[in-house]
Amino acid sequence: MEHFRQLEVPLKPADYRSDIEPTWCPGCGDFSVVAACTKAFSELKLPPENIVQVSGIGCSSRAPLFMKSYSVHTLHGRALPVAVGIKLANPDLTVIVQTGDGDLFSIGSGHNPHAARRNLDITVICMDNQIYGLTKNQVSPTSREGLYGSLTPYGTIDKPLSPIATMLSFGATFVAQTYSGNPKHMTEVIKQGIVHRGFSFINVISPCPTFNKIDTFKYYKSRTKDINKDMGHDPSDYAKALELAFHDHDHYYDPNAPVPIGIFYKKETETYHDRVNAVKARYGAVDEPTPELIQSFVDACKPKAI
Ligand SMILES: Cc1ncc(C[n+]2csc(CCOP(=O)(O)OP(=O)(O)O)c2C)c(N)n1
Ligand code: SF4
Ligand SMILES: [Mg+2]
Repeated sequence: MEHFRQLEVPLKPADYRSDIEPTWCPGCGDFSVVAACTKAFSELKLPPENIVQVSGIGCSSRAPLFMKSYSVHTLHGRALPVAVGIKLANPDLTVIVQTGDGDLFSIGSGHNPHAARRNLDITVICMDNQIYGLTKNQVSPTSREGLYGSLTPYGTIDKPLSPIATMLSFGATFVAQTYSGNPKHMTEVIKQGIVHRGFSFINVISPCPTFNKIDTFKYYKSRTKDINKDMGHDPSDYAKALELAFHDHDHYYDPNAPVPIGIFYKKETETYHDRVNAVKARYGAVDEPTPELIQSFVDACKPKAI
């Protein structure tokens, strides 16, 4: 039995599309993410009413609008805490965060370590175009050194961070990278991320043809290398996963270096809810707070006249 609800009669991928047409530029990598997600939902037989997709702000964060599920379009960088709250309130829901490299690793980065180390059973999909697309071309934490943007006319002098190494070090129990130009690989990785019981992080290399003229589909086409199939990487090997992750941006500096895609790390271990249940079992079930109890807390916090 899966840890998520499943339909008896599967729906087609198209049944998970909303009637809102994507507003993305022609050729944007994010189209593939919607296609892969709807295919993954269909193959996993997820009931649309049991999925909640949470996003921040960015071109990528518009993805949930184009799919049929519950969704919350939150503030810039705040998808994770909202997703965590939803999962805590109703662990029965399949909670998916749709975000971007700026949303997750710039303004929202403070939430990442805590969401990952708690191992809540949610899936985070980051559309990494190595640029801020929505605000028209500013560099992001994953931009290559020297990339020109509207606010960096001499090229950025910052070093890029590795989304994979970052999330591995924070304790995410499923960490993968895939690519918009390989929809089959992406669908499989998204399926595995959802099936994984625990915090899943998936970085999707998703080119922005409008503003990032360097990291394009043409650039990635010959460079991606499957670490599991082509390099024999075993996802249970955490040390090797970290080593691979530290080299995932080598191609920024060495034109012959490959771009690794695949499952870097996967570990089945207790989730946040498993630990909550263990505490309940040890100390006895705690009564759910009544509306009267909650009101008494609210009253206690009201300012009092001196
Ligand atoms: C508090 C706040 N600061 C800044 C912005 C402006 N803003 C909107 S999206 C964005 C960057 C988005 O980049 P990314 O997450 O990479 O998404 P992309 O558009 O590239 O998919 C910024 C800085 C905002 N909306 N809210
Ligand atoms: S600006 Fe870039 S990321 Fe945004 S929709 Fe256009 S191609 Fe996609
Ligand atoms: Mg971006």
